[in-house]
Order: sequence, then C-alpha cells, then structure tokens
Amino acid sequence: MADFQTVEVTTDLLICGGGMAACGAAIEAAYWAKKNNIKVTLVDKAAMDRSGAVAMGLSAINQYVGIRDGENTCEDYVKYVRQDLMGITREDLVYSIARHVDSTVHLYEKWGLPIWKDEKGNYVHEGRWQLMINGESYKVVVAEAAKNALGMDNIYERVFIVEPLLDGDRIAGAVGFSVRENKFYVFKAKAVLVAMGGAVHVFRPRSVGEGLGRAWYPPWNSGSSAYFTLKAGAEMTCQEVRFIPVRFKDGYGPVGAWFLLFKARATNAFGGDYMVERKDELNKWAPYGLGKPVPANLRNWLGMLDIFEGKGPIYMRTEEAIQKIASSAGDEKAAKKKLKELESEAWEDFLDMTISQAILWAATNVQPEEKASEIAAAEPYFIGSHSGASGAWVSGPEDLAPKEYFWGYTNMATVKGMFCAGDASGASSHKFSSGSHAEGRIAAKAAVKFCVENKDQPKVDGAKVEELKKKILNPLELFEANKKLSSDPNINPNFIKPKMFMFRLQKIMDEYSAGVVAQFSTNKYLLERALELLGMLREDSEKLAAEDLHELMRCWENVQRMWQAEAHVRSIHFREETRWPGYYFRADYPKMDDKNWKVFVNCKWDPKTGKWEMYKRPIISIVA
Ligand code: SFD
Ligand code: AMP
Repeated sequence: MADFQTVEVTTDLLICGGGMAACGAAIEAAYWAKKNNIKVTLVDKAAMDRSGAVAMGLSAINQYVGIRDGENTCEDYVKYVRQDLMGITREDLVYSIARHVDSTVHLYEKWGLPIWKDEKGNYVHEGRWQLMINGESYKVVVAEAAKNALGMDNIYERVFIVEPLLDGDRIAGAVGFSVRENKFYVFKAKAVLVAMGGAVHVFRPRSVGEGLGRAWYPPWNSGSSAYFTLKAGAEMTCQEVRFIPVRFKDGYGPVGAWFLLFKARATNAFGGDYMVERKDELNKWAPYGLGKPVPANLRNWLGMLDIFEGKGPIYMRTEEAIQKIASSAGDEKAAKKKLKELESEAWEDFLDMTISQAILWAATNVQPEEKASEIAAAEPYFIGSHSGASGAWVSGPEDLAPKEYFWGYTNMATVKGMFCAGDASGASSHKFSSGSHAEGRIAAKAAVKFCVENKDQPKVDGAKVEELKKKILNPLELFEANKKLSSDPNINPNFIKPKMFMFRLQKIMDEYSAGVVAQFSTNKYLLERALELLGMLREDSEKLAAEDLHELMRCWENVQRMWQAEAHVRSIHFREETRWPGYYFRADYPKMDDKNWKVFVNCKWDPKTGKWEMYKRPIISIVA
C-alpha cells in the first residue's frame, strides 16, 4: 500500500512480546548484551506497563520454591507439576525454572513489589508454592525494570507482530504493523525470542452478548506465540492440553486464595461436597487421582459430574470459610476484628487481579462473609504457563536434559535461532507469572549466546517481505474496494469482518471440540467434522476485511486463533485416550491408557509443503 511506510529495524536479538516472560528476557538480555556488544530490541502489541495477562495485577505469586529457607527442593516442584499434569511434563524444563524462580521473586521485592510478610518477617504463603502480594501494580513494577534495562530507544510499543521471517531453516526476524500509525515493520534479527502469551476466545466464551470480552484470560492474548512458532515450522507440544479454570461465575475471579488461604469448601446446591462425595471416582485416574494435591483437571471433573447430574449451581462457601477463621480467633472482640481483616482481604484478592469480579459482587449485593458465590468451569484457554501445557517444543539445559531433549541452546525451539518462554514454550506448566519471568531470563541468556556464536546476519528476502506486506495489509484494501456494496459496514457479500469470523471459529470449537456447550466432551467424528469446517474457515480467512488499523489487528488475531484451534483439534484427535477429564473427555476413548499414551503428542506444520505431521515423543523422567 502506497501510504504505508515500511520501517526496517536491524538488531541482534528480537524479543517479541512485553509480558512477564519478555520482561524477564529484557533484563537478562540487557545484562549479557552489554558485555558482548549485542543489540536487543523488544516489540509489544500494547504498552508494557499494563500488557499481557498481568494487566490488572495479581494477588499472588504462584511459583516460589523457597530454597534459601529450606522449605522445598526443585525435585519437590517437579513432582508437584508431574502429578498435576497426569504424568505429562518435561521435567528438565520444570526443574530448570524451579532452580531460578526464587531469584526472580527476590528481584521483584528489590524493585518494590509489596510481598506480604508475617510478624517474623517471613513471606506469607497462600499455599505451599504461592506467596501473597499487594499486586495491583505488579506489571508496572516488572515492566519498569525491563524498560530501564533495555532503554526506550530499543522498545517498540503498539506494534503487532504477525509473521516470522526465515532464512532457510533459520529464523531471520519478524514482520508486523503499528496499531496507531500507517507503518509496516520489518525486524531483521539473528535470534528471535517468542513471548507473546497464550490464547483466549478460540472457544465460545460463557460471557456472550452484553458480557462479551469478559473472560478469565485477557482478551488481548490471541495465540500469537502459537501462530508465530507454527508458521516458522517449529515442532509444537501438548497442543491438546488446554486449561479450564474453575472461577467465580461471570466475573471469573480466581479461586486459589479461597481454596488455599481461606481453606473454603465448594459445595453443590444440595450442600454436598463433591471432593468428598465423589472421592471414589479418583481411583479411576490412579496414580494421579490418588496423589496430593488432586490434579486441577480432576478437581474440575468431580465438580462437573455434579453439574451433569443436575446438582448445580456449585458454590464457593466464602461465608462458611470466613466465619470459621474469624471464630477461631479468640473471644468475641478478637473474632470481630479478624472478620473485618478477612473481609478486606477477600475484596483485595479481586481488586488486585480481577477487578470486574469485585464490581460484580458490589452490583449483586454480595458480602462474601455472609453469602456464598457461584463458581463454574470456564471455557477452555491456551496458557502453557498455568495448568495447561501447550507451546513449542524447546531444548532443555545441557546439565539436566536427556539427549532426546537437548539440541544446543536452552529454550531454543526446533527452528535455529528461535527461542521461546512463558506461554510460548510447552510442557513446562505451573511457571505462572514468576516462573515465566525466570524462563524469559533463561531463554534470553541462551539467545544472546546464540547471537555471539552465530555472528552472520541471516538473509531476508525482499520479495518475500513485499508479499507479506501485501498479505498482511490486504484486509484494509478489501474493505475499501467493497464497502460501497452495502450500507452496513459489517455485512457485505465480498468480505467478512473479524468479529463474525471469530464467532464462526468459536462455534466450531464449542460444538465439535469439547467446549462448554458440548459439556467438554468430543470424539473422533466430531473432531474430523471440526477439521473440515476449520478448512473452510481457513479459505474464508482470505476475505477478512478491516475498516481501520484496530480492525486490522483484530483480523490477524483471529487468524492466529484459528491456527491455535487447528493444532488443538489435531492433537486431541491424535491422542486416543482420555487423560485429562475435566479439561476434555474423549467419549470414544473414555479411559487413560498409560501403555500407549504416556507420551508427548507433538505436531508440526511444514512451511514448505503446508502439511501437518503428528508424532509421539517419549517422557523421560529425571526425578525419581
Ligand atoms: O491466580 C504481543 N496468572 C497468575 N500467575 C501468578 O503467578 N499468580 C496469580 O495469581 C495468577 N493468576 C492469574 C494469572 C493470569 C490471569 C489472566 C489471571 C490471573 C486473571 C498467570 C500469569 O499471568 C501468566 O502465567 C504469565 O503472565 C505468563 O507470562 P507470558 O509472558 O507468557 O504472557 P503475558 O504476561 O500474557 O505476556 C504476553 C505479551 O505478549 C504481547 N503480545 N506482542 C506483539 N505482537 C503480538 N502479536 C502479541 N500478542 C501478544 C502482550 O501484549 C504481552 O505483552 S491466578 O488466576 O492463577
Ligand atoms: P487459581 O486461582 O485457581 O489459578 O490457583 C492459584 C494457585 O493455587 C495455582 O497454583 C493452583 O494450582 C492452586 N490451587 C487452586 N485451587 C487449588 C486446590 N483446590 N488445591 C490445590 N491447589 C490449588
């Protein structure tokens, strides 16, 4: 497009994303870059102060091992994650993050993040691994350190990365566009670190119509990491391992503080506690069902069984939990004081991290010390850093990884020079905000080393860049050329608007791929139909149209969601067992099958042939 300026930036290391992992990458890369004369550039689609999943803040740091206090070991953490993921995890990666995560948390404290302390000056734990924080400005604090380390001259905010650039089998950079100005960006780099988060709104959310946009996971993470790595030809892993969080209904307030800190129960409408009444069901999912804590998907599953039997709604018994703690505080005066304290902690939990839940409480006259709140299983999300596991298949560290998991540089994907961290790297769940930051640091150190050892700048094909520019800006052209055909800009015989496109994608995923409406259940035939419909959607994606730059971003977000969807459907289809009931159920293979399926399901899209490949990779345990 003539009125679009092309801006070229040549750098050594390009960090795509500005969230927790990218901020970790920025501080570490800046440190090593200075020593090695390396240029580092960071690009975020939004403003780093409030971008990504931590935009609203958080009320807990969910990964802290506590090694200096002798509380836990890295081995303990590996066992915890392995148990929670029903045996499917890259122990080398989990271990590597666990041994570094505490130092990230100590840095946060140094930068001014208020972490709760008890009267002895020790961190206040929410649970074994979780620390309570005053976290409404968590992201601002972490971003400030990253910005200071890199310098604003090296940071591009509000630039949306779309596509990777390749030089043969090596990464060569990335292209994208500004969401505010008519500028097309070409970043040429020796190494690229992908940290663009996970994906939401691939599935139809529970909140539709007037509630659209409310979800647990922030609507602005649209599968950019998965798309970028897939399009670069990287091997992906655990694409079937979605995350379904149980959340306070409609406001999506997290439950961790209630279950762990306040020790609340969840009961059905008849007062039954599904974790007690359905205990026998856990035998079917042994050994994981019988371990502690019960895996997140199985906790979901027991609650879902109540719902399927017509015993809903399920309630978080906030009133019971608060009254119980308050009454154990001593005499009446002490109990009253404790009650006030708990009341304010309950509100702060949401005000720090999911403000909309606090608003919903206020709007619906809920006082948590008096009235229980409904909870429900949310729609599926892709967030490999939490209790899902989807992401790219990356090399482990040399000292921990078995040879099958090691190919030269820690956290490098199977594409030379492309590194991944946070939600972008797979099979290393439960890293959360702190572990993602730590993993960003690990990956950045390795990426700088890669730049030092691979000094030649990869070649970027100018014709390919022009082709990408045309393709990426096409939705604007299409709108201009056809807008007069109809009086409603959203309805036109020659194009489809991104919102309609997204609804179509969500309907396919919801109905055929084990979404809310299908009660999280699917089978081979439903999945094959989903693939057929996704194929047609892919054809129609060429007709996406955008009225302005904002809508252009929406177009590409939804193309990215569609690719995440396809990787997901292909992976659930390939894994012929049910391993994570409560996340999804394969009705045609209703049992766990360790003999054939205690393996990673990996997939790859080949940029040369446009074909998908699916394969198994072995689980190699490093912790007894
Ligand atoms: O309780 C592009 N998480 C929690 N972690 C905790 O440690 N404690 C909690 O209390 C947590 N809770 C929680 C959490 C998440 C959410 C959504 C809620 C509550 C409501 C999980 C963490 O937040 C999560 O693990 C990390 O943030 C993961 O880090 P990372 O870096 O992988 O993702 P990101 O922070 O979302 O950042 C993504 C960045 O990419 C940018 N981006 N940039 C350029 N071009 C594109 N195309 C891009 N697409 C995306 C984004 O702008 C962002 O900068 S609790 O519920 O569990
Ligand atoms: P959530 O708010 O559900 O994201 O949970 C925050 C943290 O607490 C995560 O580390 C969860 O795995 C953990 N968690 C939440 N609920 C429970 C529970 N019932 N038992 C054990 N761990 C939990």
